[in-house]
Amino acid sequence: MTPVSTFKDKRVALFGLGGSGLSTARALISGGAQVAAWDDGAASRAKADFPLVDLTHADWSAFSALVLSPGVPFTHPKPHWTVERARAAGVEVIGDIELFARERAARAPHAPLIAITGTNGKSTTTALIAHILREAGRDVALGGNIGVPVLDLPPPSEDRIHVIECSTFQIDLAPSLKPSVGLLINLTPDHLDRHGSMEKYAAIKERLVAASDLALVGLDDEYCRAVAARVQLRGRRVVGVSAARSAQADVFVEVRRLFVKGGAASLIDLRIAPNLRGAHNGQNAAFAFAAARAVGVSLEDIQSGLASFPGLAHRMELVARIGATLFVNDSKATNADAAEKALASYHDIFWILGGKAKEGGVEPLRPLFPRIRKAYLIGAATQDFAASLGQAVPHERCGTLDKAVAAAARDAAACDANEPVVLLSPACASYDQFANFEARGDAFRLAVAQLKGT
Ligand code: UMA
Repeated sequence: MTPVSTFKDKRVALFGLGGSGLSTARALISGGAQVAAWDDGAASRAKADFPLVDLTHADWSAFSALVLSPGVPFTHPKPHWTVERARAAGVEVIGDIELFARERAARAPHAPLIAITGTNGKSTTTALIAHILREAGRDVALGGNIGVPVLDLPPPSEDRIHVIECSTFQIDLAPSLKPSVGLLINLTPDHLDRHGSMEKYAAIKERLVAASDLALVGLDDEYCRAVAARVQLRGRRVVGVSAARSAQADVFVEVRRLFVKGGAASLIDLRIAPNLRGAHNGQNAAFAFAAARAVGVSLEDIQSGLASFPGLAHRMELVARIGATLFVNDSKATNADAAEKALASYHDIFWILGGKAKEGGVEPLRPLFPRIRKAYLIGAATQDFAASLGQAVPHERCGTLDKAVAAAARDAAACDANEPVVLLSPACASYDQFANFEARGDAFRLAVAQLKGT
């Protein structure tokens, strides 16, 4: 834990008692603050192991700050009632990343801090950077939006590197965050209900790199290119990273090979990294390379970290090879956009899909249908998806995941492809048959393990 000392002996309102709120309350209390914590939900309030204060009846003028959980509306669709009360009383509204940033400034201002944001790939890039640094022998603290609340991590210090994934919600609540290395991977519309417009969403993400000592910015979309130009104009050091536009980039990937500007030969052949397939992972690998170089990791250590990266659970996770067939768990793909990444990364696919469908179904994936040898349908979306696949893709209605795995494995083993892939990439939410996408991915792993056993 990182005890928060910057609010010692002060009264702090804290709202939201999910994972990050509970962690923040404990860190504030441990640093000597008097915390008045609350949540709209009785179930969340029941999880607190410290006394609560009903903030609906509080005297807001007594608080030094309101610490808000990232999932609680700050500006859109409208500010949460706690934000309105805090503003009316002139109380600043901040989040756990801001508390961490102030603690770093107070305790160890030069402690290395790598902060990662972007619309897609930020968790993979964050985990990959942490993996490379750990494999290179560094003391690494990994957390933030990726799942471990930042104040649950050990405190910042000059011999420890914090690698923190930041969502837009978190950056919006962290005005003094100044990473030593900031990454903005890419920008496409997301969470616009919470930010009002694409421009506002992009502007919040820009803040992270604009305040970094070294900014690593993607050049593969228009929004990021504009951010890179602006940040450079303001005199910051910017490294442009690309998986598509090699001409302008300082670090880029072309046909699975990583280059740096001016280098005649490629530095790294990314085919050494079995868990970083696909163009989107080329972008993630290029960012991880640039971040690791920025904190002094050798080329050899980066290469070996890329090669040994196990991938993130449930995201294009290679769970087994049986004979020539690869079994890939991409249960996290709960919509067509996410499933597209996996489908674009393989050929000769035996595709398991279905569940609770999202708007648009699998229609947007039609251009990738030629890569699919056969599809295996599960769950509530079966009828709709069968209609979309139509004559274009042979398909079988399997009902359940274990039946689909057995059928797909059988057909893959019998086919003539060099490396057939049984891919669970459902393009659907899991709730019709599983508690969540993790449970669905675990069920896939288990079914594959049982196949292995036979
Ligand atoms: N709550 C209210 N009133 C509201 C809204 C929420 O009382 O109007 C309460 C809920 O009852 C609940 C709590 O707030 O008790 C939930 O807080 P939260 O949604 O901020 O969730 P945490 O559990 O604290 O998790 C947060 C991040 N969640 C969000 O940003 C939505 C986690 O990111 C993060 O891993 C965690 O902190 C640790 O840093 C998750 C996420 O979905 C993975 N992130 C989004 C994404 O990646 O797209 C941004």
